[in-house]
Amino acid sequence: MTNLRVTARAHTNIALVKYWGKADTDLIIPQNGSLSLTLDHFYTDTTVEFDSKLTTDQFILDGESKSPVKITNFLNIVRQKAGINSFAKVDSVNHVPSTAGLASSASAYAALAAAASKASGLNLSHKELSKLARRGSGSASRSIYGGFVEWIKGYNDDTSYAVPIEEDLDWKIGMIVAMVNSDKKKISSRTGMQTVVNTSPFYSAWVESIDDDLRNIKVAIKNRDFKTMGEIAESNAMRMHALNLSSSPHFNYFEPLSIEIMDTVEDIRTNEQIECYYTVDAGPNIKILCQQKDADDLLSKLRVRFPQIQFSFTKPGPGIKYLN
Ligand code: 2P0
Repeated sequence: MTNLRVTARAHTNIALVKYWGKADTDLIIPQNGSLSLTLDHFYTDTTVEFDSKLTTDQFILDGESKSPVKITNFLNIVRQKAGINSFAKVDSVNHVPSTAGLASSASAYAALAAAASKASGLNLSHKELSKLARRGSGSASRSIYGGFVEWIKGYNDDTSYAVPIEEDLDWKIGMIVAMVNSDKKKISSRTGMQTVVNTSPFYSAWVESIDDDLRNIKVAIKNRDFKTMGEIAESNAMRMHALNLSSSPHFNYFEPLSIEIMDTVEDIRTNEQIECYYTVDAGPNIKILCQQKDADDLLSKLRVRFPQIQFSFTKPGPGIKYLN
């Protein structure tokens, strides 16, 4: 029998209502629901081929051989579902700066889930793919879909998955990514969020605040109310970072330039009447939600103030697709 060699593409997503904390660390069941926008500009292409002649899994990332330990853990789930025991060759190309708070694990595990499941002979629905991707990295559950996506937190493996809110957006919005630092972050999301769950005295208030954020942001999206959507995203992100500052040991992901860019976004919004809102993930880079009509104007203002920073604009992106 010839082996099936499958390539899948998945795009990153940026949460407007953040996932920050696990209820189950093995199955990756979150403490709270979240909602994201999938981005066009950043994605991962992954090819998987199971081969009975291999004696171990092989993992190549951007042309370099890497330790397959995490990949093997993930592929074990796929092998179990498919009832196979062959090892696989996994070849992944990241069109995202790795581990820089740009959610590369989201596109990585979504692409791996899609490619590996199909290469193993499984034919999974998007819902099943979302659950599978979640086992690799929580945010990957959302990268199965394009546009606005909600991850329903659920309470076990079967009930925790993402659903599309609006996949093919006719709303001309996008995001500017300010690349403050593309180095590997100091504290992984996994460690950061667990520290917060275990030690922040504000954690229960965060969880309680999420239902309102999710309900209100979905109404804002439906009404094409950019201002309300931006305000919710910005304040939700700052609440997430307040958890980090309030945990033991306390930590934060900001660099001086991150704060300067956030201040500048507020300044442009207030004094130059361009609607723009920031959000920040587990890294120093700033993502600025804006409307496509304002993107060039905003980019030139930001580039004048921060000539040392690389800014790139991206439109909303699509869900997973197979390239062969
Ligand atoms: C999110 N982040 O909703 C949040 C906001 C970062 C800040 O999901 O441990 O790589 O693999 O489930 O998905 C990044 O964390 O963490 C993340 P794991 P993940 O996008």
